[in-house]
Amino acid sequence: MCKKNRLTVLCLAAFLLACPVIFQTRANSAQDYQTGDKVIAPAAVQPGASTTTLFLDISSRVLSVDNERGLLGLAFHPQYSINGRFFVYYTRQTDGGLTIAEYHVTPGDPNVADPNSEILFGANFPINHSANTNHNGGCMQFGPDGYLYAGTGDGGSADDPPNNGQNINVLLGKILRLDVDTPNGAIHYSSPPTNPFFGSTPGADEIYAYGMRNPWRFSFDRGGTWQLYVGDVGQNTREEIDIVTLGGNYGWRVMEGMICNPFYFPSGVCTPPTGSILPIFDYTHSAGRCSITGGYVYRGARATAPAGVYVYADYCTGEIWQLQSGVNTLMIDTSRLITSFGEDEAGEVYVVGQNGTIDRLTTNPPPSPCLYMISPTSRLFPAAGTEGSLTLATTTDCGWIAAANVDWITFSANAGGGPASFLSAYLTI
Ligand SMILES: [Ca+2]
Ligand SMILES: [Ca+2]
Repeated sequence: MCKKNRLTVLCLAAFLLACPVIFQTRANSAQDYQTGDKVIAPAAVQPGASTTTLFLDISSRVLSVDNERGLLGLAFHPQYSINGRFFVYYTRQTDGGLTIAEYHVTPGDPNVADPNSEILFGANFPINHSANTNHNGGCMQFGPDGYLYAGTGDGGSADDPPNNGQNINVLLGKILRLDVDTPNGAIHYSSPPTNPFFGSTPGADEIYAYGMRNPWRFSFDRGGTWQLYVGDVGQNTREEIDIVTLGGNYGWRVMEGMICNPFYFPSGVCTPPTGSILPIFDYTHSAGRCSITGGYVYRGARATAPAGVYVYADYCTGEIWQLQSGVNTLMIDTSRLITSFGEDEAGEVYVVGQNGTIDRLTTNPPPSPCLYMISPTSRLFPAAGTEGSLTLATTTDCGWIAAANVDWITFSANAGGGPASFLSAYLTI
């Protein structure tokens, strides 16, 4: 049995966010939140932070008049710190078409994007979604393979009337996988040749997996296996968690979670699509539960949750759950309308609330601020310079990660050789 953890949610955002649904981390940089059809970058992710920078405002391009439409996804290129490229997923102004576009940060100003830098993907994008306003998907994440993954909804209404989920010739009800580093002529992406329906194989080249209903939020487990965990929102009976693999069919609209879709199969008997894959877990709409918000596998170093548990929530009840080896345990019951989760560079998990909150999951009481100690703190260097190494120690439950020394160390040196001293940058997360 999983040990039940005492947890609290620590409110981080004192600034007002309008209906946030995204939390993403830029490598070596601050976290970013989507709010309305804008992206903001807090000056620092600290409890009570009150200053923000408007990173990007694409309100004029986005159709967000309906409950499920808007700026829905954001992903930073794995080499963002070098190339400044990032990607957004939104329903476009004219007809709600599912749009993926690239933007660039402003050269020289890491906290402001260039709003005129939009590059549309072309080819099969935007995806036609004019018939209904719901089930737009919207999550985007870069995978361990460097490809951009995007989740699309089934096109809306209820019970997927056109059967888009099972139709491998449309991009609705899918997990897509795109190569954004290899344009295809005027088309701003290409499909990896390893996608299951690539080239002459029947089916759309962009598809990675299918049979989804509305894979609202998904994430990769950074714990070594990089498994893709998808929270696929159900219809009227079951919310499900899938581990999605190349070419997998996750059953919708025939299956809803573990069962035959009651709308089409009121008897409870059906023939699942050949080779279709059941979720690793599903739950019913009992006790007011209504819609899964997929989260992250916890891989932080602060023991906020047991290592390797999948953390997710139900939107209606505010319950945050942990799932491990098929055992589902309530972590904390909140009053939040949880729209999304986020993960920082150290693996800590954040909770995004529709009413404008960003919380960090933490133990109760929260641990003391982390201390980071460098040893040695100074060293003599010859005039020609040389290499050296340092040891960084932390208090027990504090993780750290650094991809560039400028993030965590201050190095004072004397031209011409002599003593140099090292100071660790302030780090309190
Ligand atoms: Ca094909
Ligand atoms: Ca399914």
